[in-house]
Amino acid sequence: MNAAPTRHDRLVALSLGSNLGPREELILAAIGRLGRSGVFELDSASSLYETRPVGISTTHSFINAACVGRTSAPPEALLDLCKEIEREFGRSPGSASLDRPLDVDIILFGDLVVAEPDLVIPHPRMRERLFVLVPLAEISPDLPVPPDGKRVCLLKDILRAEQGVTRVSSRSWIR
Ligand code: PH2
Ligand code: MG
Ligand code: MG
Repeated sequence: MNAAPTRHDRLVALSLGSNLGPREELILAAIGRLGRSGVFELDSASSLYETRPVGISTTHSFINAACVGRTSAPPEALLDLCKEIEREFGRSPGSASLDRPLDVDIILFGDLVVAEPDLVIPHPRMRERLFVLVPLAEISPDLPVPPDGKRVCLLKDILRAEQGVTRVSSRSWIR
């Protein structure tokens, strides 16, 4: 007989962003809401980061954060949950490129690769976005990213280097 499946068995990374309203409160409340959903079991959440808008034309800066947890639901069900929470927090559906009180994006879903019209995992722009990689590297630096398995902290360092910021010494010299 098969062993009973573990309740939450896929490691999931989410990115959260807000550039409208009480941004910090919204992000913290959304992380709490995700953790109580019964669909996503929260393991850890990053600090909050103030970030400049990337790729959208707005003067409203963002608060971004990342969280990591587990789910046994399929990715489509997790996407539905993210969209439902965005709506609960005041986001109008279909406003992808507008200022928003809350955006919750699936970044990683275990080692799964998904390429559906409405769902692409890993998130297709995660490697270009420090506002995703910096918070995620704070809580899960060693998480491998499909399809090449590069770790989150390496992707962050690669992007930093592309943007002219390269670490040349670790903190180990501090005694
Ligand atoms: N989200 C976007 C586009 N640009 N820029 C920042 N700084 N933070 C975001 O969350 C963000 C963005 C699309 O969802
Ligand atoms: Mg987004
Ligand atoms: Mg989104």
